[in-house]
Amino acid sequence: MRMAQRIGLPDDGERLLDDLETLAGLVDDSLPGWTRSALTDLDVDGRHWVLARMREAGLDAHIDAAGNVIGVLAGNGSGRGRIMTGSHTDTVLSGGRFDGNVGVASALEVARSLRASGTTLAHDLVVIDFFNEEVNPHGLSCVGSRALTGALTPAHLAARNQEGTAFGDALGGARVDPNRMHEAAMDLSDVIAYVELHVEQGPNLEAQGTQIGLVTDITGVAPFRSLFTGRQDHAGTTPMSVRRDAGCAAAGTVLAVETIASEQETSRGTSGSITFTPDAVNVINETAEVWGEFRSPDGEWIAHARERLAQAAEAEGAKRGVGVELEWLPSEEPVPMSEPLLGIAGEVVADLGLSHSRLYSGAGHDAAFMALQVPTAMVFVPSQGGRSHCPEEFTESADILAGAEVLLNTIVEISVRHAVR
Ligand code: HGY
Ligand code: MN
Ligand code: MN
Repeated sequence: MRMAQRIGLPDDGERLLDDLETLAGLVDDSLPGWTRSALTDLDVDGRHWVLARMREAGLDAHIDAAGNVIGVLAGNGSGRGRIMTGSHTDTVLSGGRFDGNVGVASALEVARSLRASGTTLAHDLVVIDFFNEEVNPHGLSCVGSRALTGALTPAHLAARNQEGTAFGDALGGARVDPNRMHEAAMDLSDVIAYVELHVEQGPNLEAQGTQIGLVTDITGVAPFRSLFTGRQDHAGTTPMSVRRDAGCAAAGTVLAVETIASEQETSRGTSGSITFTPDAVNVINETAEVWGEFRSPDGEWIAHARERLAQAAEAEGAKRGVGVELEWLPSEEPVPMSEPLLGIAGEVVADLGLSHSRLYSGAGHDAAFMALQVPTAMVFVPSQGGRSHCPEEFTESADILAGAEVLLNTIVEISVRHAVR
Protein backbone atom coordinates (compact mmCIF):
# COMPACT_ATOMS: atom_id res chain seq x y z
CA MET A 1 0.00 0.00 0.00
CA ARG A 2 1.27 3.51 -0.84
CA MET A 3 2.91 5.11 2.15
CA ALA A 4 2.08 8.58 3.41
CA GLN A 5 4.69 11.27 2.86
CA ARG A 6 7.53 10.60 5.35
CA ILE A 7 8.20 13.19 8.04
CA GLY A 8 11.59 13.72 9.68
CA LEU A 9 12.41 15.04 13.15
CA PRO A 10 13.04 18.78 13.05
CA ASP A 11 16.59 19.88 14.02
CA ASP A 12 17.73 16.25 13.56
CA GLY A 13 16.25 15.35 16.91
CA GLU A 14 18.55 17.60 18.96
CA ARG A 15 15.62 18.85 21.04
CA LEU A 16 14.52 15.29 21.80
CA LEU A 17 18.02 14.41 23.01
CA ASP A 18 18.16 17.63 25.06
CA ASP A 19 14.85 16.70 26.74
CA LEU A 20 16.30 13.31 27.68
CA GLU A 21 19.35 15.04 29.16
CA THR A 22 17.13 17.37 31.22
CA LEU A 23 15.07 14.45 32.52
CA ALA A 24 18.31 12.62 33.36
CA GLY A 25 19.24 15.58 35.54
CA LEU A 26 16.01 15.48 37.57
CA VAL A 27 17.14 12.55 39.71
CA ASP A 28 18.36 11.67 43.22
CA ASP A 29 22.08 11.96 42.58
CA SER A 30 22.94 10.58 46.03
CA LEU A 31 22.44 7.13 44.45
CA PRO A 32 24.39 5.41 41.65
CA GLY A 33 22.76 5.59 38.22
CA TRP A 34 19.49 7.46 37.78
CA THR A 35 16.68 7.44 40.37
CA ARG A 36 13.35 9.27 40.08
CA SER A 37 11.02 7.07 42.14
CA ALA A 38 7.28 7.59 41.94
CA LEU A 39 5.71 9.02 45.11
CA THR A 40 8.63 11.42 45.57
CA ASP A 41 9.02 15.19 45.09
CA LEU A 42 11.49 14.46 42.28
CA ASP A 43 8.83 12.51 40.43
CA VAL A 44 6.38 15.38 40.91
CA ASP A 45 9.04 17.76 39.54
CA GLY A 46 9.66 15.46 36.57
CA ARG A 47 5.98 15.21 35.67
CA HIS A 48 5.49 18.97 36.01
CA TRP A 49 8.49 19.52 33.72
CA VAL A 50 6.84 17.24 31.15
CA LEU A 51 3.59 19.21 31.57
CA ALA A 52 5.41 22.49 30.87
CA ARG A 53 7.17 21.01 27.80
CA MET A 54 3.84 19.75 26.47
CA ARG A 55 2.36 23.23 26.79
CA GLU A 56 5.42 24.83 25.17
CA ALA A 57 4.89 22.42 22.27
CA GLY A 58 1.35 23.74 21.86
CA LEU A 59 -0.47 20.79 23.38
CA ASP A 60 -3.56 21.25 25.55
CA ALA A 61 -2.06 19.60 28.62
CA HIS A 62 -3.08 18.72 32.18
CA ILE A 63 -2.33 16.22 34.94
CA ASP A 64 -5.28 13.90 35.50
CA ALA A 65 -6.66 12.64 38.82
CA ALA A 66 -4.26 9.67 38.75
CA GLY A 67 -1.11 11.73 38.19
CA ASN A 68 -0.87 11.00 34.42
CA VAL A 69 0.44 13.93 32.37
CA ILE A 70 -1.75 14.18 29.27
CA GLY A 71 -1.24 16.51 26.30
CA VAL A 72 -3.52 16.72 23.26
CA LEU A 73 -2.61 17.94 19.77
CA ALA A 74 -5.92 18.50 18.01
CA GLY A 75 -6.50 16.80 14.65
CA ASN A 76 -8.41 18.29 11.74
CA GLY A 77 -11.74 18.11 13.53
CA SER A 78 -13.06 15.29 11.34
CA GLY A 79 -14.17 13.53 14.53
CA ARG A 80 -12.39 10.34 13.62
CA GLY A 81 -11.19 9.72 17.15
CA ARG A 82 -7.79 9.65 18.80
CA ILE A 83 -4.35 8.08 18.57
CA MET A 84 -2.38 7.78 21.83
CA THR A 85 1.34 7.50 22.47
CA GLY A 86 3.60 7.80 25.51
CA SER A 87 5.35 5.89 28.27
CA HIS A 88 6.60 6.75 31.80
CA THR A 89 9.28 8.91 33.41
CA ASP A 90 9.58 7.26 36.83
CA THR A 91 12.58 4.97 37.30
CA VAL A 92 13.63 2.05 39.48
CA LEU A 93 16.17 2.72 42.24
CA SER A 94 19.66 3.24 40.74
CA GLY A 95 18.22 2.54 37.33
CA GLY A 96 18.87 3.98 33.90
CA ARG A 97 17.89 7.22 32.16
CA PHE A 98 16.32 5.63 29.06
CA ASP A 99 13.66 3.19 30.41
CA GLY A 100 10.34 4.96 29.84
CA ASN A 101 11.91 8.38 29.32
CA VAL A 102 12.74 7.62 25.67
CA GLY A 103 9.05 6.91 25.01
CA VAL A 104 7.78 10.10 26.66
CA ALA A 105 10.40 12.38 25.09
CA SER A 106 9.84 10.80 21.65
CA ALA A 107 6.04 11.07 21.95
CA LEU A 108 6.45 14.77 22.69
CA GLU A 109 8.79 15.13 19.70
CA VAL A 110 6.19 13.42 17.48
CA ALA A 111 3.73 16.19 18.35
CA ARG A 112 6.34 18.87 17.69
CA SER A 113 7.34 17.26 14.37
CA LEU A 114 3.72 17.18 13.19
CA ARG A 115 3.35 20.87 13.96
CA ALA A 116 6.74 21.80 12.46
CA SER A 117 5.89 19.97 9.22
CA GLY A 118 2.41 21.49 9.04
CA THR A 119 0.87 18.03 9.25
CA THR A 120 -2.61 17.91 10.78
CA LEU A 121 -3.82 14.37 11.37
CA ALA A 122 -7.43 13.29 10.93
CA HIS A 123 -7.15 12.16 14.59
CA ASP A 124 -6.35 14.00 17.80
CA LEU A 125 -2.95 12.90 19.10
CA VAL A 126 -2.81 12.21 22.86
CA VAL A 127 0.68 12.22 24.42
CA ILE A 128 0.92 10.59 27.88
CA ASP A 129 3.49 10.36 30.67
CA PHE A 130 1.93 7.57 32.76
CA PHE A 131 2.23 7.91 36.55
CA ASN A 132 4.18 5.25 38.51
CA GLU A 133 4.88 2.56 35.92
CA GLU A 134 7.66 0.91 37.97
CA VAL A 135 6.82 -1.51 40.81
CA ASN A 136 6.43 0.66 43.92
CA PRO A 137 7.12 -0.34 47.58
CA HIS A 138 3.49 -1.51 47.76
CA GLY A 139 4.11 -4.10 45.03
CA LEU A 140 2.04 -2.25 42.44
CA SER A 141 3.17 -1.21 38.93
CA CYS A 142 1.52 0.62 36.01
CA VAL A 143 -0.61 2.67 38.42
CA GLY A 144 -1.43 5.49 35.98
CA SER A 145 -2.29 3.21 33.07
CA ARG A 146 -4.41 0.98 35.34
CA ALA A 147 -6.32 4.08 36.47
CA LEU A 148 -6.72 5.48 32.93
CA THR A 149 -8.04 2.12 31.67
CA GLY A 150 -10.38 1.75 34.66
CA ALA A 151 -8.38 -1.17 36.07
CA LEU A 152 -7.36 0.41 39.40
CA THR A 153 -9.32 -1.11 42.29
CA PRO A 154 -9.74 -0.40 46.03
CA ALA A 155 -7.65 -3.55 46.61
CA HIS A 156 -4.76 -1.84 44.80
CA LEU A 157 -5.10 1.21 47.05
CA ALA A 158 -5.08 -1.09 50.09
CA ALA A 159 -1.79 -2.79 49.06
CA ARG A 160 0.68 -2.42 51.92
CA ASN A 161 4.45 -1.78 51.91
CA GLN A 162 6.93 -3.39 54.32
CA GLU A 163 6.08 -0.82 56.98
CA GLY A 164 2.39 -1.68 56.65
CA THR A 165 1.37 1.59 54.99
CA ALA A 166 -1.43 1.30 52.44
CA PHE A 167 -0.70 2.59 48.92
CA GLY A 168 -3.67 4.97 49.13
CA ASP A 169 -2.08 6.61 52.17
CA ALA A 170 1.22 7.09 50.34
CA LEU A 171 -0.17 8.97 47.35
CA GLY A 172 0.00 12.35 49.07
CA GLY A 173 3.71 12.40 48.21
CA ALA A 174 2.75 12.32 44.54
CA ARG A 175 0.10 15.06 44.93
CA VAL A 176 -2.54 12.45 43.97
CA ASP A 177 -5.85 12.12 45.86
CA PRO A 178 -6.67 8.39 46.15
CA ASN A 179 -10.37 9.24 46.51
CA ARG A 180 -10.38 10.85 43.06
CA MET A 181 -8.15 8.45 41.07
CA HIS A 182 -11.19 6.70 39.64
CA GLU A 183 -12.00 9.97 37.81
CA ALA A 184 -8.97 9.32 35.58
CA ALA A 185 -10.73 6.39 33.91
CA MET A 186 -11.07 7.39 30.25
CA ASP A 187 -13.60 6.26 27.62
CA LEU A 188 -11.18 4.79 25.10
CA SER A 189 -13.78 3.63 22.58
CA ASP A 190 -12.72 6.28 20.02
CA VAL A 191 -9.00 5.47 20.33
CA ILE A 192 -7.85 3.72 17.13
CA ALA A 193 -4.30 2.98 18.37
CA TYR A 194 -1.85 3.29 21.23
CA VAL A 195 1.81 3.12 20.14
CA GLU A 196 4.72 3.14 22.64
CA LEU A 197 8.44 3.49 21.93
CA HIS A 198 10.68 1.86 24.55
CA VAL A 199 14.22 0.61 24.96
CA GLU A 200 14.28 -3.20 24.68
CA GLN A 201 15.90 -3.74 28.09
CA GLY A 202 17.12 -7.09 26.80
CA PRO A 203 19.86 -8.55 24.52
CA ASN A 204 17.93 -9.60 21.41
CA LEU A 205 18.17 -6.62 19.03
CA GLU A 206 21.87 -6.13 19.71
CA ALA A 207 22.52 -9.88 19.28
CA GLN A 208 20.59 -9.93 16.00
CA GLY A 209 22.12 -6.67 14.79
CA THR A 210 18.69 -5.16 14.09
CA GLN A 211 17.83 -1.52 14.68
CA ILE A 212 14.12 -1.77 15.51
CA GLY A 213 12.11 -4.33 17.48
CA LEU A 214 8.40 -4.84 16.87
CA VAL A 215 6.81 -6.36 19.97
CA THR A 216 4.47 -9.32 19.42
CA ASP A 217 3.37 -9.74 23.03
CA ILE A 218 4.13 -8.52 26.55
CA THR A 219 4.99 -10.92 29.34
CA GLY A 220 2.67 -11.91 32.16
CA VAL A 221 3.88 -10.97 35.65
CA ALA A 222 2.93 -12.60 38.98
CA PRO A 223 4.48 -10.73 41.95
CA PHE A 224 4.41 -12.21 45.47
CA ARG A 225 5.19 -11.31 49.06
CA SER A 226 6.11 -14.07 51.55
CA LEU A 227 6.69 -13.90 55.29
CA PHE A 228 8.55 -16.61 57.23
CA THR A 229 8.14 -16.62 61.04
CA GLY A 230 10.51 -18.69 63.21
CA ARG A 231 12.10 -18.10 66.63
CA GLN A 232 14.80 -15.63 67.55
CA ASP A 233 17.67 -17.39 69.39
CA HIS A 234 21.38 -17.20 70.18
CA ALA A 235 23.55 -18.08 67.19
CA GLY A 236 26.21 -19.75 69.37
CA THR A 237 24.31 -21.71 71.97
CA THR A 238 21.29 -22.96 69.99
CA PRO A 239 21.92 -26.44 68.55
CA MET A 240 21.16 -26.74 64.81
CA SER A 241 18.60 -29.46 65.58
CA VAL A 242 16.29 -27.21 67.59
CA ARG A 243 16.43 -24.03 65.53
CA ARG A 244 13.42 -22.44 63.85
CA ASP A 245 15.42 -20.32 61.46
CA ALA A 246 13.17 -18.06 59.33
CA GLY A 247 16.14 -16.87 57.31
CA CYS A 248 17.01 -20.39 56.15
CA ALA A 249 13.39 -21.13 55.21
CA ALA A 250 13.38 -17.93 53.14
CA ALA A 251 16.70 -18.78 51.53
CA GLY A 252 15.43 -22.21 50.51
CA THR A 253 12.37 -20.58 48.96
CA VAL A 254 14.50 -18.04 47.08
CA LEU A 255 16.42 -20.94 45.53
CA ALA A 256 13.13 -22.65 44.69
CA VAL A 257 12.08 -19.53 42.72
CA GLU A 258 15.30 -19.86 40.70
CA THR A 259 14.84 -23.60 40.15
CA ILE A 260 11.18 -23.33 39.06
CA ALA A 261 11.86 -20.44 36.67
CA SER A 262 14.87 -22.19 35.13
CA GLU A 263 12.58 -24.84 33.68
CA GLN A 264 11.71 -22.88 30.51
CA GLU A 265 13.72 -20.65 28.15
CA THR A 266 11.19 -17.80 28.38
CA SER A 267 10.23 -18.07 32.07
CA ARG A 268 11.77 -15.78 34.67
CA GLY A 269 11.80 -15.86 38.49
CA THR A 270 13.32 -13.24 40.74
CA SER A 271 13.39 -12.68 44.50
CA GLY A 272 14.34 -9.05 44.37
CA SER A 273 13.84 -8.08 48.00
CA ILE A 274 14.77 -10.08 51.12
CA THR A 275 14.52 -8.63 54.65
CA PHE A 276 15.78 -10.50 57.73
CA THR A 277 14.70 -9.54 61.27
CA PRO A 278 16.44 -8.80 63.59
CA ASP A 279 19.17 -8.99 60.91
CA ALA A 280 22.10 -9.41 63.33
CA VAL A 281 25.10 -11.61 62.66
CA ASN A 282 24.90 -13.51 65.98
CA VAL A 283 21.12 -13.91 66.17
CA ILE A 284 18.92 -16.52 64.49
CA ASN A 285 16.34 -14.59 62.49
CA GLU A 286 12.82 -14.54 63.84
CA THR A 287 11.27 -13.42 60.57
CA ALA A 288 12.26 -13.13 56.93
CA GLU A 289 10.26 -11.33 54.23
CA VAL A 290 10.78 -12.11 50.54
CA TRP A 291 9.20 -10.09 47.69
CA GLY A 292 9.60 -11.53 44.22
CA GLU A 293 7.88 -12.41 40.94
CA PHE A 294 7.47 -14.90 38.14
CA ARG A 295 7.19 -13.85 34.49
CA SER A 296 6.37 -15.68 31.28
CA PRO A 297 4.57 -15.19 27.97
CA ASP A 298 2.71 -18.41 28.93
CA GLY A 299 -0.10 -17.80 31.41
CA GLU A 300 -0.48 -21.52 32.10
CA TRP A 301 3.17 -21.79 33.12
CA ILE A 302 2.70 -18.90 35.56
CA ALA A 303 -0.23 -20.73 37.19
CA HIS A 304 1.96 -23.84 37.45
CA ALA A 305 4.82 -21.82 38.96
CA ARG A 306 2.52 -20.34 41.61
CA GLU A 307 1.50 -23.86 42.75
CA ARG A 308 5.11 -25.07 42.78
CA LEU A 309 6.26 -22.09 44.83
CA ALA A 310 3.50 -22.52 47.41
CA GLN A 311 4.51 -26.18 47.85
CA ALA A 312 8.21 -25.30 48.09
CA ALA A 313 7.69 -22.53 50.66
CA GLU A 314 5.48 -24.75 52.80
CA ALA A 315 8.11 -27.54 52.69
CA GLU A 316 10.94 -25.14 53.62
CA GLY A 317 8.87 -23.91 56.55
CA ALA A 318 7.62 -27.31 57.71
CA LYS A 319 11.09 -28.85 57.99
CA ARG A 320 12.17 -26.01 60.30
CA GLY A 321 9.01 -25.37 62.31
CA VAL A 322 8.75 -21.99 60.59
CA GLY A 323 5.40 -20.38 59.76
CA VAL A 324 4.85 -19.41 56.11
CA GLU A 325 2.56 -16.74 54.61
CA LEU A 326 2.55 -16.41 50.80
CA GLU A 327 0.53 -13.56 49.25
CA TRP A 328 0.14 -13.08 45.49
CA LEU A 329 0.07 -9.37 44.60
CA PRO A 330 -1.88 -7.84 41.63
CA SER A 331 -0.68 -9.74 38.56
CA GLU A 332 -0.86 -9.22 34.79
CA GLU A 333 -1.71 -11.83 32.15
CA PRO A 334 0.46 -12.03 29.00
CA VAL A 335 -0.94 -9.61 26.40
CA PRO A 336 -0.70 -9.85 22.57
CA MET A 337 -0.06 -6.70 20.53
CA SER A 338 -2.17 -5.68 17.49
CA GLU A 339 -1.11 -7.58 14.39
CA PRO A 340 -2.50 -4.94 11.97
CA LEU A 341 -0.56 -2.19 13.76
CA LEU A 342 2.58 -4.36 13.78
CA GLY A 343 2.17 -4.75 10.02
CA ILE A 344 1.95 -0.99 9.48
CA ALA A 345 4.97 -0.37 11.71
CA GLY A 346 6.91 -3.01 9.77
CA GLU A 347 6.16 -1.23 6.48
CA VAL A 348 7.22 2.11 7.97
CA VAL A 349 10.49 0.60 9.23
CA ALA A 350 11.23 -0.81 5.77
CA ASP A 351 10.28 2.49 4.14
CA LEU A 352 12.78 4.25 6.42
CA GLY A 353 15.44 1.77 5.34
CA LEU A 354 15.83 0.28 8.83
CA SER A 355 16.17 -3.35 9.84
CA HIS A 356 13.72 -4.90 12.27
CA SER A 357 12.85 -8.11 14.05
CA ARG A 358 9.82 -9.25 16.00
CA LEU A 359 10.16 -10.21 19.66
CA TYR A 360 8.27 -10.63 22.87
CA SER A 361 8.79 -8.25 25.77
CA GLY A 362 10.05 -9.77 29.02
CA ALA A 363 9.55 -6.34 30.57
CA GLY A 364 6.14 -5.14 31.68
CA HIS A 365 4.77 -1.91 30.22
CA ASP A 366 1.82 0.48 30.38
CA ALA A 367 1.08 -0.82 26.87
CA ALA A 368 -0.02 -4.10 28.49
CA PHE A 369 -2.95 -2.27 30.09
CA MET A 370 -3.71 -0.15 27.05
CA ALA A 371 -3.78 -3.32 24.91
CA LEU A 372 -6.70 -4.63 26.97
CA GLN A 373 -8.82 -1.78 25.59
CA VAL A 374 -7.35 -0.46 22.32
CA PRO A 375 -5.24 -1.77 19.40
CA THR A 376 -1.68 -1.44 20.72
CA ALA A 377 1.83 -1.66 19.32
CA MET A 378 5.27 -1.31 20.91
CA VAL A 379 8.45 -0.34 19.09
CA PHE A 380 11.82 -1.20 20.69
CA VAL A 381 15.28 0.21 20.17
CA PRO A 382 18.41 -1.70 21.24
CA SER A 383 19.78 -1.71 24.81
CA GLN A 384 23.57 -1.89 24.91
CA GLY A 385 24.61 -5.27 26.35
CA GLY A 386 20.92 -5.96 26.97
CA ARG A 387 21.26 -4.17 30.29
CA SER A 388 18.50 -2.17 32.02
CA HIS A 389 17.25 -1.30 35.52
CA CYS A 390 20.90 -0.50 36.28
CA PRO A 391 23.32 2.43 35.84
CA GLU A 392 24.84 0.63 32.82
CA GLU A 393 21.56 1.00 30.89
CA PHE A 394 22.45 2.67 27.57
CA THR A 395 20.97 3.24 24.12
CA GLU A 396 22.80 5.08 21.34
CA SER A 397 21.35 8.48 20.34
CA ALA A 398 21.17 7.34 16.70
CA ASP A 399 19.00 4.40 17.76
CA ILE A 400 16.73 6.64 19.84
CA LEU A 401 16.26 9.02 16.90
CA ALA A 402 15.59 6.12 14.52
CA GLY A 403 12.98 4.82 16.94
CA ALA A 404 11.38 8.26 17.22
CA GLU A 405 11.16 8.51 13.41
CA VAL A 406 9.50 5.08 13.31
CA LEU A 407 7.06 6.19 16.02
CA LEU A 408 6.27 9.46 14.17
CA ASN A 409 5.71 7.88 10.76
CA THR A 410 3.84 4.88 12.14
CA ILE A 411 1.37 7.23 13.84
CA VAL A 412 0.97 9.21 10.60
CA GLU A 413 0.49 6.02 8.58
CA ILE A 414 -2.10 4.64 11.03
CA SER A 415 -4.04 7.90 10.85
CA VAL A 416 -3.89 8.14 7.05
CA ARG A 417 -4.96 4.55 6.51
CA HIS A 418 -7.72 4.78 9.08
CA ALA A 419 -8.94 8.04 7.61
CA VAL A 420 -9.32 6.54 4.12
CA ARG A 421 -11.55 3.70 5.36
O1 HGY B 1 9.43 -4.35 35.64
C1 HGY B 1 9.29 -4.11 34.44
O2 HGY B 1 9.35 -5.01 33.62
C2 HGY B 1 9.08 -2.71 33.96
O3 HGY B 1 10.34 -2.14 33.74
N1 HGY B 1 8.30 -1.96 34.89
MN1 MN C 1 9.63 0.94 31.28
MN1 MN D 1 11.37 -0.38 34.04
